[in-house]
Amino acid sequence: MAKENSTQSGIEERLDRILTLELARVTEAAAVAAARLRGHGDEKQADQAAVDAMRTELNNLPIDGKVVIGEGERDEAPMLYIGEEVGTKKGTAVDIALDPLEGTTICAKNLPNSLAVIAVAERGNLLYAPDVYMDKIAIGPGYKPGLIDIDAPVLDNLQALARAKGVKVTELTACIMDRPRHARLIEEVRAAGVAIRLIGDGDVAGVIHTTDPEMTGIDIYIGIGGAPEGVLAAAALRCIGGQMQGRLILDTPEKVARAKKMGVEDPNRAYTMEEMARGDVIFSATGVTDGNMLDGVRFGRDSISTHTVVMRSASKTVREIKAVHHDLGKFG
Ligand code: VTB
Repeated sequence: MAKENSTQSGIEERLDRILTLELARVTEAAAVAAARLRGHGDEKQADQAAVDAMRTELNNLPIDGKVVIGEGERDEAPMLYIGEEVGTKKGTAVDIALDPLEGTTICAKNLPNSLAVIAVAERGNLLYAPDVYMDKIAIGPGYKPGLIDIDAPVLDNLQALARAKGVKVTELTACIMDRPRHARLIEEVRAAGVAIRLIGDGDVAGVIHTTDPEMTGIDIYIGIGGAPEGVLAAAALRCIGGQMQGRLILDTPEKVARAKKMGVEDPNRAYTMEEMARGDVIFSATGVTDGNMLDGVRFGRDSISTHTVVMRSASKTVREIKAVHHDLGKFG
């Protein structure tokens, strides 16, 4: 047992030492590439630029990496597809979840909170989530475990949160994606007197925003978004603290079968954030457009500035890196 523990911490140590700053470089490169196309109205081009830049950087890393959440299946996504192997293959075996440009539409319109995002964990520790929807609920750190419950009525969750925060329910703000599928949810939340921050896209940022309500003004994230984004958000919350639950929406036999192939035995199972991102996790996000927590990329006369947050679950270290890059050649 003792031996197992020391081996484990040895691996974790290497993960941290090697990867924390390296991952910042990976998301910085993707963010700069996407930011060059920010506000140009072309989501696909910006996404592709971010994918290419992220892939180049990842392949320089001393890891034996496997993309478990990426740009889609091999035949439909030319790069960073699910199952793609990245890195020099000589280091620690890791699972990688990535979204080189989270919020492609908001980047194309140059609206807030598009990010370049990556999460890395030891092999086998990230939920293999098919590209389906996921119902999600999340709050930030500092609350007793089990305060929110994805199966409870939304009003109960809001009231429990208000009580725990020590505010009136009408003083809470919920972040919800602006989608027709949320019409009833939005109605219920508004009926409770809770303010809603409606976002167009980018629910990884939406979930992360719950971790710092004073800065972002957001107390709780509720609603249905992408499952891959759910796992990325869970990885982030494992590092900062907070609570999250997610349930895959497997509403056709075909989706149930696809998920089963990926190891999902119970299609109705609700996952905690610890079940979506287990063990030691490192997460990095760089702002592409300006956001509530991260500034977007700035292009200067002879420099480029980036703003990144890199975090690790084992130590709960949260590093913010504001970088001024003068070696512009590295960004291609
Ligand atoms: C979200 C959001 C993404 O997809 O997961 C969303 O975080 C869900 O899909 O930024 P719909 O757009 O179909 O609702 C994005 O908006 C785009 O990847």
